[in-house]
Amino acid sequence: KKGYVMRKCCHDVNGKKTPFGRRGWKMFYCTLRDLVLYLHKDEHGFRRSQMSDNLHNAIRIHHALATKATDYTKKQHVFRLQTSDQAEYLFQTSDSKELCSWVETINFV
Ligand code: I3P
Repeated sequence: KKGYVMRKCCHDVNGKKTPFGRRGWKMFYCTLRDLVLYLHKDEHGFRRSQMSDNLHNAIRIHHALATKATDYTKKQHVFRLQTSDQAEYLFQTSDSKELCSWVETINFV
């Protein structure tokens, strides 16, 4: 699965609150492959990364949990991703169908 999403960092690895200044929403071209969610700057970055592997952020989703962020009311179509190393992110998708699709894909890979 791939597509554009907005991401907000809430907690870093080990559950530490992400510091102010790094808590903003940022757009990424997101791809899911082999239990890793790769966050590229854009589709061009995705194509480049297939040659060179260090041009993206990566989130390991083994034992991670994605849930609709019903408590987050500032934006629509947002899901929360909690990783096995206690990091936590919010992801905004384009519509409710995309939201379900990302949540199911992450939870059932
Ligand atoms: C954050 C940015 C986020 C905001 C967050 C701010 O500032 O304004 O949009 O989250 O609030 O800390 P910065 O870019 O300097 O990190 P919301 O959009 O959810 O309000 P928060 O600290 O309450 O999460």
